[in-house]
Parts: sequence; C-alpha cells; structure tokens
Amino acid sequence: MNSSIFALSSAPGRAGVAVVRVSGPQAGSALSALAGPLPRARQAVLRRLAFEGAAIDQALVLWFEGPHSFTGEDLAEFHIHGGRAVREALFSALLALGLRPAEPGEFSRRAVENGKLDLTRAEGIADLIDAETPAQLRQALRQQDGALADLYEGWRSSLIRALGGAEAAIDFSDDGVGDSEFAAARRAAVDICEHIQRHMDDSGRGEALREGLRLTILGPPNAGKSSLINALARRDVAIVSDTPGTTRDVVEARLDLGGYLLSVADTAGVRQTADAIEAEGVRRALTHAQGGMTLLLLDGSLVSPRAGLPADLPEPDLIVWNKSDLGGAREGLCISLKTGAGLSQLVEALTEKVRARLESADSSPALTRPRHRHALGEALAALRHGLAAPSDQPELLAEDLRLAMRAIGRITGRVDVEELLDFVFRDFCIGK
Ligand SMILES: Nc1nc2c(ncn2[C@@H]2O[C@H](COP(=O)(O)OP(=O)(O)OP(=O)(O)O)[C@@H](O)[C@H]2O)c(=O)[nH]1
Ligand SMILES: [Mg+2]
Repeated sequence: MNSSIFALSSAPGRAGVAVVRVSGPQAGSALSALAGPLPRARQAVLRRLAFEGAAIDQALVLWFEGPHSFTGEDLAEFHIHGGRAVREALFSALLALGLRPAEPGEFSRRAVENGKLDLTRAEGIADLIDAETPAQLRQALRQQDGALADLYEGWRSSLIRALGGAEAAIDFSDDGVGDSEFAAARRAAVDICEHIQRHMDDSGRGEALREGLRLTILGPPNAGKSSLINALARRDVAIVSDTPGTTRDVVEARLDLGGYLLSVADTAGVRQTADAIEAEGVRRALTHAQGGMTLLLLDGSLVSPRAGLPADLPEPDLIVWNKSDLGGAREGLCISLKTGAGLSQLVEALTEKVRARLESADSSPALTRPRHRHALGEALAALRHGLAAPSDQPELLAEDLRLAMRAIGRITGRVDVEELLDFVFRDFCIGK
C-alpha cells in the first residue's frame, strides 16, 4: 500500500492562509485525529485542530474520499493560518501520526499513477504554476484541459487500428484476403505521418511560448542597442555609453510583451575589430541571433548606418532606425531612445511580430515540450521506415506501427497492451 504523504501546497513564508494537503490511506485517520469526526466529502468546515491535548489552530478542513480526489487517493486539506509555528505544529503532528513529507511533484505523480491525469495534463499543471504571462497561461490551461492528450491519444488510437489491419494482413497473407486491410493500414500510417509532421513543423512556437521567445538586438556599435533593452525592460539592464564597443557580453532581460514572454538580448555592436575581447563579443552576438527573432537597430542620423556590418548578417525580423531626434528621416520604424518618440509604435510592431510567430492560424494545440518532440520524432521515423517496407511483408509495417504507438504512448504515459486487444477485437472479426 502507498505511504501517506503531506506537504505545504501554498507558497512558503508568512501568509494569511496556508494550505497543507495530505494524501494516502491514512489521510482520513489523520484528519479525524486532529480535527474530530470526518466532515462530509468536499464540504469545508471550521474545526479546532489539536494533537495530544495541544491546540494547533482554528482551520478550515476539507475531506475528499478516494477516488474522487486530485490524487485519486483519500485526501485531506487543512487551510491553516499561514504562520511558521502553526505550520510546524501541524507537520510535527502529521509526522507523529506516521505520515511523511511528500517528494516534489508526488501528488501529481500519484494522480498520474491512479489514472486521474495523463502526463501531458500533469505537465500542463506545472506550466500553469510557472506561467508568467497571459499567453503562457492560456497554453497551459489548454494542456491541463487535455488538448494535447486528446491529440496524441487520437493518433495512438488510429495507429492501433492500423496495426489491427496490418496484423489481419499477416494472418491472411497466403490467400490475399488481407490485401485491403493492409492497404488501409498503409493509408492510415501515411495520414498520421502527415499530421505529426505538420504538428512538428511549427518553428517551435509552443516551446517558445512556454520558455519565452528569444529576441536578439543586433546592430553596429553605438546604435543604441543597450538603450533599447533598457527602454523595453523599463530598468537599467545594460551599460549605455557614447564609447563604441561598450557592450561585450550578451545581456538578457525577460519581459512580458503584450502578454507574451520575451527574452530580449542586448549584444555587442557588430563590426570588424582588432580587439580580441570585442571580437569574442561580436561572435557571441551573432551566435545568439541564431534561433528566435532578431531586431536590427541602426543609427538613422548617420550617412552610412550599415557601415561595418557583414554582408551575411541574418535577415532581421524588424529593422528599427534610432536617433530620430538627430534628424535624417528614414522609411520605416523611426524612434528616438533619447526622447521616447516612436517607442510605443515599436512595441506595437514587435508585439505583432511576436504574436504572428507564436500564435497559429489553425486552432490545434501546439507542441510544448522537447520530450514530446523527441517522442514524435521517433514515431515519425518508425512510420516512415514501415511505409518503405515491401507490401508482401506486412509484419515489417506492423512492427514499425507498434514502435510508433509506443513512442506516442510514452508522451501521455499510457502505453497499454490490453487496449490494443480491445481495439482489434472491436474493429475486426477475428473469429470469422
Ligand atoms: N541623440 C540620441 N542619442 C542616443 C539615442 N539612443 C542612444 N543614444 C546615445 O548613443 C550612445 C550609445 O548608446 P548605447 O545604448 O550604449 O549604444 P549600443 O548600441 O549599446 O553601443 P555598443 O554597446 O557600444 O555597441 C549613448 O551615448 C546614448 O546615450 C537617441 O535616440 N538619440
Ligand atoms: Mg551596448
């Protein structure tokens, strides 16, 4: 039997209310030992908490009888006053009652083990807790709601059906009866390949939305790159000076731009230089600009604003002309980081670019984690391998379908052989 665990589920520190969760077979006995008879399930009641005659707190308590709880086990919640002494007193009592502190993520892990959550939903909860911006929140909520689980489980179900077809073709291969089943299995595999490929060809928007999209500010020395990161972050992130070549390291700031998490990087001004340290700065700048978005900042008041820039500089997502206060009108986005002119238009244009990069026109959920990408890559490779096999050897396709199924099943954490039998039995008349 599982041990019973407890943990502070709210943030540590002093607070009006702190929530302590207890899960496992002893949750009910612990609750009644501390708070009296078990209340009705899912109804908050105010109780006096005490242990061995010593008062702990006046607290709201809740009782969830398994399997109707987050973990699927018996679960109790204590909404105590959020002070250190109260917390410690409750923890000591729970320890004395034979419960143990939970490991990180153990409540969600038990929920997965008990079939309350699949892995992608559990990951969605983790993302929801980490979400810093509205867009991250929307994506995490969707995942927690099962959008990804439904998508991947859907593909897995199709693979299971295709496998049934391939297996029927193996069984009846001698008399040619299985030909149509085999053709259908191949068609299904091609179809799923296309779906997976489309899902993966999204330039990492879901992952970038989750982790923060990179925006690298590139440009010649003294264009105002450090002034720009400071203006965007609204704080003094990087040193600004009129000495060209001030910035050498990549300096990053995370900010919420129109609801999207952006990781903006200020970099060394790009130019040919004999200074080894500055040259290293330039190398880092160009390396950092790979992947993510780039903004090219130029000094519009100069006669040759691009002087010194290499011809093979990556095509920027946005070109911005700075120092409009010094004259020299330019076509396009003109700003002055000195006066603040044009800054709001720049933020608008940037938000638009970021939105276009992170939001998709179709409504299907985005790939959010490298773990999923890796498993989908494996599934795709297996399917392509299977489709390349000769049609008189259906067992080869069947084997690759099985590999692809297993890879996708690993994403949601529900690789289950029993299910395969159910599906095959339902769609094919094996006994015939
Ligand atoms: N007049 C004027 N000066 C500006 C403007 N923006 C920045 N500057 C000045 O230009 C100089 C260079 O600014 P920085 O932000 O350090 O430029 P940088 O691109 O980071 O330069 P490096 O780090 O050397 O590559 C500083 O003296 C700034 O005060 C502007 O819009 N107008
Ligand atoms: Mg700088």
